[in-house]
Amino acid sequence: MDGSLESIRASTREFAEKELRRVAKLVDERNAVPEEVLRQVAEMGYFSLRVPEEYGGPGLSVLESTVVIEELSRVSSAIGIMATVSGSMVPYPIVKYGTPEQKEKYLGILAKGGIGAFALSEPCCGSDAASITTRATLEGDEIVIEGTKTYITNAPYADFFLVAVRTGREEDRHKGVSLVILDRSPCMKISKLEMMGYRGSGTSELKLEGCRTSKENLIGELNAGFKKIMMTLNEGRVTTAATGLGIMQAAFEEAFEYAKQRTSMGVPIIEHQMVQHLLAEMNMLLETSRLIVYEAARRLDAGDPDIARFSSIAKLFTASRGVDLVRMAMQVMGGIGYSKDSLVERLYRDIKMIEIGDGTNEIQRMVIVKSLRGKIRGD
Ligand code: COS
Repeated sequence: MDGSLESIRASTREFAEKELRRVAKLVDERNAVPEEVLRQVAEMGYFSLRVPEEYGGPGLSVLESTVVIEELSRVSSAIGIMATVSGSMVPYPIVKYGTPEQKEKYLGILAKGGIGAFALSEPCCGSDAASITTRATLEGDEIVIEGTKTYITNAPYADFFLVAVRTGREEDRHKGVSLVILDRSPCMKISKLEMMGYRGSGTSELKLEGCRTSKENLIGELNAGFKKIMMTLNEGRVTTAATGLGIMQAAFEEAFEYAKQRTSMGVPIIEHQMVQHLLAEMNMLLETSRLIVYEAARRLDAGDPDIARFSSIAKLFTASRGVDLVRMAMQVMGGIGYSKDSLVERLYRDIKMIEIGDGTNEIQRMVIVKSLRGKIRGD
């Protein structure tokens, strides 16, 4: 791997070990990231990874961002997924489709240490994104938004939100969906949810009651938001898969060290062929997932028109094999792995999210086949 990626990996690992290791358990237990840690992460530029240098951001490529997110998630997947959303999914549509004013203002907020959130899912519809019902109505120079979003990462910490809204008729499905930027305001009722994993990342329900934003905050044309949202998800699926790589790496390390130290029947358990089999399998799943995620990231950087398929393959593979890997890590560790005192217990809860968030495994399979049939292309 090239030298600059390895130096990005080393500096992120150093930060994560120094600043995140001591709080990661607490973040999970309290379902919140301390203010001071948020500030440190923001100062490192991890919440603005993909913001170009001309707007004051780190200007990382998708591949470089993937390595950063992987390393953050190796220690705290909550911080890793926060960086995925704020540093990759939020900048993407602003950089690609935003007006100069939107770029100046909102990429500037991220570059200065602000946090962004992406609001798509609703209580009615997660997989079926074209059915969203949050309504946005034009009133003079303003857009008024009414509706409820749910499972929104970063919501309690966010300075602004990218919100998928219905501006056309429901029967027009994806052709009546727009994407708007909404500043944090008292019109929002944010209720934090008690999720099983990635705890602390702020996953919340977001009620929007007569929220107003300027017409200038529409990203692209009215009713032309769906494709932009899907293109954003293509990058988000890869950077979410990167959080899975971090979790897989952590679980592998934990089980490997344990297997060298724990003895049974007079030898360290790593001497038992059955344990070697599990460790070899885990290492293979980790390295193959990494190759696939990096390949998808490279294709995103190169603007591959077949990117939807590769993003979905990367996330589907990492999610399903990640769940397998962490289950094996717990198996190697036995009762200790199953205990609340072990890291693997948290990793086991965390890894499951990737089979659901940013599109379930079933949706990824659908996207792969739609792509193969020529129904999905990048723009
Ligand atoms: N990349 C680029 N374009 C995509 C795309 C992708 N991954 N997925 C869909 N599209 C495009 C299609 O090409 C089509 O474009 P045209 O209007 O130009 O033909 C348009 O989006 C609508 O797609 P489709 O006709 O396939 O719509 P469906 O409602 O049948 O299916 C799925 C859309 C299921 C693929 C979409 O709703 C989806 O990905 N759902 C999961 C949402 C999700 O991941 N939620 C988690 C949110 S966490 S932020």
